[in-house]
Amino acid sequence: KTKAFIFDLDGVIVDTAKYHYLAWQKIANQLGIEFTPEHNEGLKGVSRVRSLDLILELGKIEASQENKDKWLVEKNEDYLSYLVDMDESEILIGVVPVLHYLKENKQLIALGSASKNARPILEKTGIIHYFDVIVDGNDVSNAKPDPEVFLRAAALLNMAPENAIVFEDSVAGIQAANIAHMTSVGIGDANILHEAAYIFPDFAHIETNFIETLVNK
Ligand code: G16
Ligand code: MG
Repeated sequence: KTKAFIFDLDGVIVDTAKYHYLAWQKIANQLGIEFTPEHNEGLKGVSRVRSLDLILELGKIEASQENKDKWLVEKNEDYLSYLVDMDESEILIGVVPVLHYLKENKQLIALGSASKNARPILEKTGIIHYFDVIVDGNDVSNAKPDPEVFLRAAALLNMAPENAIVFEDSVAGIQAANIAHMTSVGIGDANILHEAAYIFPDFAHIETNFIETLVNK
């Protein structure tokens, strides 16, 4: 059997959240807003534009569109500066063996990310060749928990949503997968991701017989 396996990027394949944090913190500090790692948790899987709005809300700051656009560019330039030295060592534990196993077993692989920087990240980490389809923040207009990004990926692979499996680290992403009638697999904390059909702390805990079960479901 063939299934579509859709991977989120940040928090699933690589931990780019730490770089998003540094870049947002710089903007927040300029504006006199205290921005903590806890605040950053709430920005996981959230689009760039929405992230800035949430930070401004946090600081109770009303800004012109012109200023917002300026900060969005600044944030992204700073974020990109952290990605310059990125290589395969940044791929999270257990991801490559799972990608390899899926490829060997003729399964379809997609990326479903909110990031507009997804392609360069997959290139720099040397895993872009695994992906049959890449749907990212440049391709969709509705953010997770809207299922658009995952539905688009499945459609491009000619697979029914019921035959798609989504790996996600964010609550909004799990909800998006569930709304799309896909099988949701949470990567991270079971207390946070309890809406997922299955939860693992990381890919090193996913065994090939679990993948086989998903393929044959
Ligand atoms: C990622 C991150 C978010 C980030 C978003 C947009 O989503 O989790 O924190 O704001 O992408 O990224 P960019 O500024 O690069 O367009 P995902 O869906 O990969 O977890
Ligand atoms: Mg994520």
